[in-house]
Amino acid sequence: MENGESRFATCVFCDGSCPLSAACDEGELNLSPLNPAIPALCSKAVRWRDYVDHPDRIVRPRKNVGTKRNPVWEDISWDQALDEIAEKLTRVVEQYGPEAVAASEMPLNIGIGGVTRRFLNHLGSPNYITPLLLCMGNTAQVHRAVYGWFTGPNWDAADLVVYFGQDRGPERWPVEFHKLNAALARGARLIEVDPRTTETAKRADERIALRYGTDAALLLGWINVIISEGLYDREFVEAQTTGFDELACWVAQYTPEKVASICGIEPEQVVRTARMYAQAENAIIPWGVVGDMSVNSTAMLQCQCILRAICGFLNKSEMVFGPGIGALSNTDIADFPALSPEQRAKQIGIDAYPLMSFKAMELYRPAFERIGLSQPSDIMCCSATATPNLVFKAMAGKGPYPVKAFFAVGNNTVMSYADQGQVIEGLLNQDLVVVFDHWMTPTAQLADYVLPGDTWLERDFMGPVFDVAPATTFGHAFIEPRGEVRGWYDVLKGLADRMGMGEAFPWNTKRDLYDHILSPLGAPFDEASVRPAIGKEAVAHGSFLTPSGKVELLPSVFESLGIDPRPAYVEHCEPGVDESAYPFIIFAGARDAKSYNTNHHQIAHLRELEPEPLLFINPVDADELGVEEGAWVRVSTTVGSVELVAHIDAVQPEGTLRVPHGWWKPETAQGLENGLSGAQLHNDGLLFSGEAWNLDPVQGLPNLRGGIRAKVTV
Ligand SMILES: Nc1nc2c(c(=O)[nH]1)N[C@H]1C(S)=C(S)[C@@H](COP(=O)(O)OP(=O)(O)OC[C@H]3O[C@@H](n4cnc5c(=O)[nH]c(N)nc54)[C@H](O)[C@@H]3O)O[C@H]1N2
Ligand SMILES: Nc1nc2c(c(=O)[nH]1)N[C@H]1C(S)=C(S)[C@@H](COP(=O)(O)OP(=O)(O)OC[C@H]3O[C@@H](n4cnc5c(=O)[nH]c(N)nc54)[C@H](O)[C@@H]3O)O[C@H]1N2
Ligand code: SF4
Ligand SMILES: [Mo]
Repeated sequence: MENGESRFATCVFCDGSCPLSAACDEGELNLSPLNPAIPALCSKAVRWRDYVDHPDRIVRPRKNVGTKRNPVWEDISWDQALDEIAEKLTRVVEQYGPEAVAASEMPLNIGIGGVTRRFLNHLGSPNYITPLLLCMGNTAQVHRAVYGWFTGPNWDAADLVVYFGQDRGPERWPVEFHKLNAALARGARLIEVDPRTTETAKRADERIALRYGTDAALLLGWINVIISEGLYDREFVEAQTTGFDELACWVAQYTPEKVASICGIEPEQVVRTARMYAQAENAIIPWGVVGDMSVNSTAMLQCQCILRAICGFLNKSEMVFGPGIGALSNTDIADFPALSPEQRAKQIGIDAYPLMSFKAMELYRPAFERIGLSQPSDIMCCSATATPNLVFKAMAGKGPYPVKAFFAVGNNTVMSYADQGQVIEGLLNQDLVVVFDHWMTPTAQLADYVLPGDTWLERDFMGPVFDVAPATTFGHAFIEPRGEVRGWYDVLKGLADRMGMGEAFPWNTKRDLYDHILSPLGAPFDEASVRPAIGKEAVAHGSFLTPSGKVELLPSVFESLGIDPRPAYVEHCEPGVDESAYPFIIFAGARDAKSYNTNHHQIAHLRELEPEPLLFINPVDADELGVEEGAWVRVSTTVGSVELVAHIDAVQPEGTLRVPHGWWKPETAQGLENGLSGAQLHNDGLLFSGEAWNLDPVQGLPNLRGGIRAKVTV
């Protein structure tokens, strides 16, 4: 960049996606937040130089010329890498069919959405998964079934914020942290539902310290109180919803007393907080990951959706957007019609867990056709996906058919799902594993080819990378790409050309693709991207994008798929576990400030501040076990065990443990024989089962929160 020049970009060192400005001042490049409400950059963004110029960063394509268990890496050219991958992929397709190719992708990390699905759709594979499913997948499908689209809170209007386990801070989603601060400063109240007294919980007007995994019961109790006391918005319910009378009968069983005993709280608190919610002018329940990571996820999220609607908050404080008009969407780019009905029907999980699959997607078609769109949106890139744990089983040769080629795209697959052992078994059984990343992650260590990806600092950007809200955002590269790193579009284009799929990728560069996406606006990328964002008008649909056009409190889509539409609380039940041998309850989460999921552990300045994976344990439990602060301990479930450093903390309720997500030690020896650089010692995925008993029964996504039994050995 020239002296005095400034550009804007979107940081994706975490999924906060903060807009930043990069300015060149007297030869020095400085980053600062573009949002005036954010006082400073977080520590990960401050350390951007340590990241992009890290000596361990992969900046050339690599091939494993050793074995899967003991890899030997050789740098190769891009041409050799793409030639060989295309050839091996073609062989897998010829031998097993295109459905034998699967991909796990995090579009946020790689800065482009829709193109991997396009590649799979044209190749003929329905087997796309994303770790985003564990984050927002349950939410996406439940919101869609009830409202036809995802909701977003209107923070400016909120007079009551209800958080389920969210603990925001200056290093953990600062943008929302500052919105919360502003709302509380304005006098908005806060209900925090969390077993732990987090920093956010300390600021709450009501703190509901329920038992892990019982949120759905609490919410059913709220709905019952609100309906039986007549605190709901009758006008909205009558005009705009379906299923209310049946819902009212159904929830009557969830009395405050019953719910309170399930949750381990007082019945008065259930009643008091239900009234507080219903009587607010503009309450919001912002998205939080706890809702997506329990066996009761679907029920919990459905209850939240019901509450927003019956209390009259929709499109006041809880905005239901819809597909935007103007620029093309990620769904348009994905080109779902290219995948034949026969191939869609082969999607792994389509019968067991149809809500996330192509089967459910089809049920929204009439609603989208009503507003003039030819295909339902792939909202949040979590619609029409395969079921992750079943894909890993198929990769391991456990049916329903072989999956033999796997792409990990901006995703550390080994560490980002439940049942790490199953993921590894699946990867070992592949004819081809391609990883597109920055580092020799535990997943990359099991690859045949590791392809070096660019970072957000080195690429132009146009968002959003999945269809969620009607807006288009822009960013510009502000440093030179290091070594031979490339963007993901170029990789796919290179493969498509070599595999006779060039016609499906007619844009020579990502820039050409961006111009195509912007063509309905008549402004190419160069012109449109002079500002950081342009608002995209939502399609004026005048009704909800559900089959009935109304808010479906008991969704017809559920019924069509054979799913009971009445939300119910189910006690988490771990088969055959001896509770006296496994006396603790664990959850994974409470994110570390200095890393992001599995990333950033290699940045020395950050690592010094959070050097080891921490187990949070209550002082009473630590005392009883004779565990001292800072001691290494082993935590085991019936599935597996990890080694962690004890951190004695009264915030962690007695009888419960917190295990961290995403810990590996990039500085330690690589390869499966060496424990995948610590991933086989520390990651939460070793502890959580991917079997049916630990999955949300509707969507087949794993519990990583309440209910798992564990023991601690010193
Ligand atoms: N066991 C378990 N699994 C989980 C969770 C959990 O708590 N426990 N949490 C879930 C949640 S909430 C989420 S959001 C997901 C997160 O899933 P991901 O976002 O996939 O997170 P990571 O597994 O850290 O994978 C990030 C990988 O992408 C690489 N990467 C980052 N930026 C870029 C880039 O610009 N280009 C390329 N090519 N690569 C890049 C990083 O080096 C890293 O290896 O995981 C989910 N999975
Ligand atoms: N620095 C940093 N920031 C991040 C991330 C990171 O890795 N590092 N990750 C980002 C991502 S991908 C996500 S999804 C978000 C996640 O951020 P959050 O949504 O805040 O989720 P967690 O931090 O996993 O969990 C927070 C709380 O959930 C509580 N909890 C656990 N089980 C239950 C339960 O059953 N019910 C209720 N009510 N509460 C429960 C725990 O006690 C804990 O205090 O953070 C984002 N921000
Ligand atoms: S919180 Fe930090 S790491 Fe995350 S997007 Fe914002 S600046 Fe980047
Ligand atoms: Mo997440």
